[in-house]
Amino acid sequence: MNITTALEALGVRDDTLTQAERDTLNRDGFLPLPGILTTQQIEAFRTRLDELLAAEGDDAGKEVHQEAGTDRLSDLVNKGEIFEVCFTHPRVLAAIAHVLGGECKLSSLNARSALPRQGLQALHADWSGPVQPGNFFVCNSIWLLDDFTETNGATRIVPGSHQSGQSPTDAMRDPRAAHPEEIKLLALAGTVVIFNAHTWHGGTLNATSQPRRALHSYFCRRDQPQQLDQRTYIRPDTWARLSPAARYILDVSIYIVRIIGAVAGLGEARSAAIRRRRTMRPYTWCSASRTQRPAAAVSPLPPFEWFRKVWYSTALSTHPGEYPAACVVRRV
Ligand SMILES: O=C(O)CCC(=O)C(=O)O
Repeated sequence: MNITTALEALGVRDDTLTQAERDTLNRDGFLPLPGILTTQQIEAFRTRLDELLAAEGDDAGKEVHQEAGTDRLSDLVNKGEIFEVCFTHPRVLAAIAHVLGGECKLSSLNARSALPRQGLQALHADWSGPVQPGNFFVCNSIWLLDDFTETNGATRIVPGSHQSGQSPTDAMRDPRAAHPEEIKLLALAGTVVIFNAHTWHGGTLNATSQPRRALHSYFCRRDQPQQLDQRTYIRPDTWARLSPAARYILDVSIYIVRIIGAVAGLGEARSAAIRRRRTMRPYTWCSASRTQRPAAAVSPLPPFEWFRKVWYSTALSTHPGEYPAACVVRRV
């Protein structure tokens, strides 16, 4: 699989975005896509976020970032099947791929709720410095779970600033202050706003008594590190459920040490140690041709019948054509 076949499998076509939409994204650095989520999906997301916030308490968001005045959650890839749409929706992927020149992968999937009377951020880009116009590394999407209004902490953005070759800290004395050209992203819940993450943006003050909720599905070029290393975090049940194309977007297609650890009953500590050492012991890889059937590819057979069964059912046999040159595992 490559990015072209992954995007195709997820329904991205040449005409998934109109030329006018591509032009808007190029010129302004952002593009609102209305009506991506249904009312039922919005409600399901809100409910799930409430559950996660209650369950995670003070740890919420820790995998990536915590921020005073907000409720943040991270690693949503592994916290419910409902979040899958955030990295597989064809319109969203088409826009992200357009900005990143095709070669994209998920960087992280998070939630951010600006709490009442809080939420103001400095204008910033999601990248450490200025880039040459046209050479973009990161692209974000904000999934509105509430209407974004003048007063409830809607994201502000400076149109065209992705082409400026400058960072807000270079150009502004106080990036927390209003910028003369900034606008607020005002739109209905269910809208997804794609923004080239080099475009200057930031949360604004939520002056209402209700939280302003949103998801951030953040992407980067495939040659860049992810904000949350998906290979480290991917859980076996998530991995098993995802399509090959979705795994490719997460960049976890060939990563199964975690799965091995789980099915072999090594426990989290042991599989974490294996991941750290990357030496693949006590299991190691051997590769076999894609045409070989999994059973024939294993030599010698894994020691336990149960292990072999679970292993094949969760990994190889569910997506036989997908396995990286039919990588299989054997005891050493
Ligand atoms: O949630 C928002 O309005 C924007 C958040 C943002 O830009 C960030 O957290 O970096």
